[in-house]
Amino acid sequence: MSSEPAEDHQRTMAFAEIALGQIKVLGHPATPRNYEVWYSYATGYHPSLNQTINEMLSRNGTLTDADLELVYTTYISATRIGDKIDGVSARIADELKQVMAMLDAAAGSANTRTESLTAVSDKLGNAKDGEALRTIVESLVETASDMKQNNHALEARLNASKGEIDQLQENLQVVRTESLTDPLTGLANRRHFDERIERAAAEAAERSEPLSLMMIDVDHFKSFNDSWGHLTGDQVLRLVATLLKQNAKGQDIVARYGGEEFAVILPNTVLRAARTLADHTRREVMSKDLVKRSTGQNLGRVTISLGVAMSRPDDTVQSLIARADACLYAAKRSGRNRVICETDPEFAASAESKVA
Ligand code: GH3
Ligand code: MG
Ligand code: MG
Repeated sequence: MSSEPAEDHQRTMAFAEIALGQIKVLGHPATPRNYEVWYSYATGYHPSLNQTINEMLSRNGTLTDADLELVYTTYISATRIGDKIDGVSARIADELKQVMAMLDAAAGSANTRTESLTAVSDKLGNAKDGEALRTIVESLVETASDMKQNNHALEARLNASKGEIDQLQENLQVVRTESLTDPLTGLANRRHFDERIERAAAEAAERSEPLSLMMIDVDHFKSFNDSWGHLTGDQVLRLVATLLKQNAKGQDIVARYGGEEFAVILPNTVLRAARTLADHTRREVMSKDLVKRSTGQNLGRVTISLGVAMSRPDDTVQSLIARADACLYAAKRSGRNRVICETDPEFAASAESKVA
């Protein structure tokens, strides 16, 4: 018995060593996320995680940051949120079971009381003298106070239960919000984006309103990370997120689409207005002097490229995204730090060169 914790400890240390070894060999940043991915890999607890990683390794010899992010969100954070939801749901079910049992018990004792009241009223009919009547009334008073006490207890228990269930529902809401939010930037995550664009497209069709989509990618971000470090890169992603958010209006949805890519859904917005917004955001990003907080060192500037498309009657959500993405690709090809719309000649040219 006493050797078990020691064995556990040894195993944990062995997994940790493998995880850190992988991080070192592949030259990944030693972030908690990467450690968790490689630790899970070492344990082999998620066979599909291992399979995915092995496929990525055999294809490219390493995992890119986007690969790591994908593995993490698919196999680790998603499972964790699922576990949390299961936990809260189980507690709600448990609470409800207890309330039902209590109501059953209360109904049972009410039946017993009805029976005893019927017996009392029978006795009442036969009561011959004051003494007999007094006994009957006393027993009635007793029953009534009994009922009152029981009701009080029941009420208190139901109130406590209501409080508990309210709290659990709040927890559930927090978990739900968490499951839709990108932890780094606080923006809608990819899952939330997928949900919202479907809804926005359906609403636009229903109301015959325009719908535009903007896709954004940070330029030369890999070399920024390489020069200044991943954590400083993260700060830049936060900055871009903040600027996108500041420029968005009430019903617009700003999302982190993937690694250093963002998307903005623009309901009731025509292409020209979407382009103006995109260009304004682009200028804002390039105008910021980046300064490393810890050292005060000037890191220069970053730029973003943007692609903008507007929904057509025959579009699916996928074809709209593909067009905005192709515009973004055209913006990259024509020099970066620019906005390309689907009506621009650069977009047509890039579409042609892709087909060719
Ligand atoms: P391009 O101008 O063509 O977009 O070049 P790029 O270097 O930005 O594009 P590439 O796709 O080659 O590299 C994307 C980089 O974004 C690599 C990856 O490490 C980085 N990245 C992705 N997600 C994150 C993140 O969450 N944090 C940080 N710091 N970097 C990230
Ligand atoms: Mg990219
Ligand atoms: Mg990029």
